[in-house]
Amino acid sequence: MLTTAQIDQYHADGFIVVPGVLSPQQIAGLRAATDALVARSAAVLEHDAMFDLEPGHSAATPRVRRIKNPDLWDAAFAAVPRHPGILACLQQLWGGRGVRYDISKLNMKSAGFGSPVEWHQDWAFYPHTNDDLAAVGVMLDDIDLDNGPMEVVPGSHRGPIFDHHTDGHFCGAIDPATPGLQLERRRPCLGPAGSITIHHARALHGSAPNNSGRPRRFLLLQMRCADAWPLIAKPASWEDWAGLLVAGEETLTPRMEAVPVRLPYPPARRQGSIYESQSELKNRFFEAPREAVAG
Ligand SMILES: O=C(O)CCC(=O)C(=O)O
Repeated sequence: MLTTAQIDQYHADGFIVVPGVLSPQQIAGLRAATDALVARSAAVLEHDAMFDLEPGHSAATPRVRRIKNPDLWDAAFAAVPRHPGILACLQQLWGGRGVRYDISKLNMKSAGFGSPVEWHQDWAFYPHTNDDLAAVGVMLDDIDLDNGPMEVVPGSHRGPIFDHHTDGHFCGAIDPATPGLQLERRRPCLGPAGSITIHHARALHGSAPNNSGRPRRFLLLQMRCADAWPLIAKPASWEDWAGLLVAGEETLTPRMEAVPVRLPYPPARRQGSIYESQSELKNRFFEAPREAVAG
């Protein structure tokens, strides 16, 4: 459960870090599941439905940047979107309304070569009828300033939706020279394994490379208020949509609010993951990881 101060901080800053939500046993289970999934990547040479691969990946030295939808591949990950501690926090932030899961991804950011993620707002990828949407990040490792923490610009969730296009196509990243970003105000999300972050879908965030000798595995769950209806990806069926409700009541009445929207069209030239789409961005904020630069 969140304190009143944490709820106020989320609404003011657009993000919070909550320590101790997942137990050491749950984290150990997720780490073991991660190791088993990464081992399967040795048989894979191209990005596929399960893996987004780091440059330099090979069967002998598997390098995975992201495991896509880990809940589809392992029961330990499938349990996380229904974690009572996570759902209680979201319901508090959303005035007791229901919660619907969307998808998840495990960003690996391995020791020495974990890729950065350029500045973006999740909302630019998936606008809805209201903006009670958040990504919940579960820290599978201790995260400090050296192993590539996610960084957020406080208060940016109340500002504009910035242009995420390059050469006329969506690329899932913002040119860091764009006026008004105020990146100098950014704050890192740090904490011990088992902590969660919650960041508003409109919050401007990015993530530095991992130049440390330690991994930084960060599970991101895309969550939305039960009454937020997607403006872009229509659900495949009512059963699929209703099956994603993980807390509270179903509704046939989307809540419509005057939220700023900038559509992610024409679509990104490179599809598959945010890393692929963002590779089209010319002016980058984050440096490549040191090991990648060294070659
Ligand atoms: O891995 C991170 O630190 C953040 C990644 C992120 O923002 C994303 O994948 O959308």
